[in-house]
Amino acid sequence: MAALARLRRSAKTAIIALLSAQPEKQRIMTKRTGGHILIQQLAIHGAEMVFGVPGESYLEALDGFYDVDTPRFIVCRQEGGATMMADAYGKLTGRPGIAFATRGPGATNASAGVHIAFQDSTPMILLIGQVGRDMIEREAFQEIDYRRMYGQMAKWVAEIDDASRIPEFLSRAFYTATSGRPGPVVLALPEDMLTDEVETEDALPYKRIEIGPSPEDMQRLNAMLSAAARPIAIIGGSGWSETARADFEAFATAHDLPVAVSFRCQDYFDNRHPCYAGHAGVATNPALAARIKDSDLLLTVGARLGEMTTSGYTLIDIPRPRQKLVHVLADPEEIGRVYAPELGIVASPAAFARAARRLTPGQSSREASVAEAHAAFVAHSRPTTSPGDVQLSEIVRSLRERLPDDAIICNGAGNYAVWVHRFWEYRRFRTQLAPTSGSMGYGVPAAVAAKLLHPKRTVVAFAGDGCFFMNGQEFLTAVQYGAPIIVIVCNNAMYGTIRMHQERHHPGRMSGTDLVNPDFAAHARACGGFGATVEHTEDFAAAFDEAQASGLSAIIELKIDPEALTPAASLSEIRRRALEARDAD
Ligand SMILES: Cc1ncc(C[n+]2csc(CCOP(=O)(O)OP(=O)(O)O)c2C)c(N)n1
Ligand SMILES: [Mg+2]
Repeated sequence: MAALARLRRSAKTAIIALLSAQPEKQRIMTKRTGGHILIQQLAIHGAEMVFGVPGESYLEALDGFYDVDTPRFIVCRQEGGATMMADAYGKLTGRPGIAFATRGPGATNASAGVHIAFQDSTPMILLIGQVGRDMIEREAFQEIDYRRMYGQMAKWVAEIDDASRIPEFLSRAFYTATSGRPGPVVLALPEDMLTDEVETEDALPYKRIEIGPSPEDMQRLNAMLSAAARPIAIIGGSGWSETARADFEAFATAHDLPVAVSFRCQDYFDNRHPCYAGHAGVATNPALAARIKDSDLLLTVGARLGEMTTSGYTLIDIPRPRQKLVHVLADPEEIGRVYAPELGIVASPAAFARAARRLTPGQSSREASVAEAHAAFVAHSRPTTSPGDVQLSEIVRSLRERLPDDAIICNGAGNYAVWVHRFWEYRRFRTQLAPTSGSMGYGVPAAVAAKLLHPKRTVVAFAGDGCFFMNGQEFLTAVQYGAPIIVIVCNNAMYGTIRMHQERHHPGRMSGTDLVNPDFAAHARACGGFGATVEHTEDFAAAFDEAQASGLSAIIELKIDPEALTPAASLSEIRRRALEARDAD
C-alpha cells in the first residue's frame, strides 16, 4: 500500500513539474479543488517544506499534500514554532518560508513567527484557514479578520475568495515576500473556497528581482570613500548570499574598509577576515561603538540601523548624522525614514556588492586603522571569567574550535545569548539563526528547520531556561523527523535579562523573574532524545561528544550560577552599582 501511495505521489509530482514547464498553450486543464491547486502552486514556486499545525479549516489543502513528494508538510506542535521554522527556512534559503495554521487560535499562535519575519525582513508566506464565505462577518467559530489582525506585521494580507484565482494570489505572494525589503505575506483561505472545484491555469515559478545601483551612485560613493579618513561599513538586513558576501569582502579588502555587522547578522562577514570590526548589537564592544560614532563616512548596506544596532539610537544622530551616511537599501521608502543620508542608494545587497567589487580603489592609508579595528574585535572576544563552576565563555570558545565552519548556531533571546554572540566565531554565511526582533523561543524551532534542510550539518541551539520553554515543544518535532539537533540550555533559574534590568532599576527587589525548572536531561529522555547535565566546565566536552555519538536529538543542561548574569558584571556587582548610583543622587 505504502509503495503504491509513493508511486502515485511521484507520478503526480512529475505531472506538476511537467505542467509548470509546459508552454502556456499546451497546458491540460482539469478540474481541481482549491486545496489541491494551492499545494500545486507551492510546488511550482519551489517550496520544499510547509511547517504547520493541522486544522479542520483546511482539510482539503492538507489532502493536497497526500499526492506530492514536495512540498512536505512538517507537523509541528504549536503554530509559533511552525512560523519560526518558516522564518529560519527563509533566512537560510532566501526563499519564502511557508507556514500553515488554522483559524483564530492557530492564527494567533502563528503571529509570534510572523512578527519575527517582519522585523528581520525574512520572506515568509503564512497560509491560514478561514471560515466559509457563507458565514463571514458573523464572528463565526474562530473567525478573525486577518487583514486587520496582521495589518501591521505583514507586507500584504489577503483573502482568496475564488479558487480559480489561487495561482494569481500565490504568485503575487512569492513576489511580494521576496521583493524590496522582504517580509511576511498572509493569505486567508475560506474553507468552502478550498473545496470548490475549478479549472484554472498554473502560474510560472516566481523569480527574485534584484535592484542594481546606478553607475553614478557608485562613482559618487567611490569618491566619498577615497576622501574619507575614518570610514566604516555596517552590513546586515536581508537579501545577502554567499556570493554577495564574497563580493563585499573583496571590496572591503581593496578599499581598506573596516566592516561591522548589524544586530545578529554576524555571519555576513567572515569573523576571521582582517577587515572584520565586530558586532553592533546588544552589549557592543565600546571600541566599536566609539569607532562608529567617530567615523567620517558610514556605509550601511542592507541594515536599517535599528535600535539594537545603534545602541538605542545613540551612535548616529537623528535625523542629521554627523558622519557622511551612505545608506544602501532595497526599499526606497526605508531610506531617510530615520536618518537623512548624504547619499541614498536603492539597491539589493547582492547587486550592490557586485558593483562595489568592481570599483577601482583610490589611494588610502587606512591599513593601520583596519588592523586596529580587527584587533579590538579579537580582544573583545577573549573569554572572560564569571562566577560559578560552569564558564559559558570557555564552553562557547571550546565548541567553536571543535565544530566545522558550516555548523549552524541558533538562539532566541536572553542574556545567555550575549555569551554566544561575543565568543562564537561566525565563519560561513548563514551559520547564525537568531531573531533580530529579540523574540524568545526561536532557537529550538530554528534548529529543527536547519537540520531538516541540512541533515549533514551540525546544528546547535542555545537557549536559556526561560527561552527553552517557549517553543521547546518543537524538540519533539526534531525527534519525530529524526533530525538530531543539540540544544544547550543555560539554566540560571530565572528570566536573567529582566532580572538584570530589575537590579539596575530596582536593586534588590526581585519580582516576577525567578523560575523553577525540571530536570532538562530527564525531559530530553522522556521525549525520546539524549540528555546530560553539566555542572563543571570540564565535563562539557564529554557530554557534547556523547550527545553527538547518540545520533539522537539532545539537550545538554548547563547549571549556570545565577551570579553569572553578564560576561562583564555579576548580579551582585550590577546591584551594588545601582545602589551606589542611587546614593550618589
Ligand atoms: C516572547 C518574549 N517574551 C518576553 C521577552 C522579554 N525577555 C527578554 S529576555 C527574557 C528572559 C530570558 O530568560 P532566559 O531564557 O532564561 O535567559 P537568561 O536571560 O536567563 O540568560 C525575557 C522575559 C522576550 N524578549 N520575548
Ligand atoms: Mg535564565
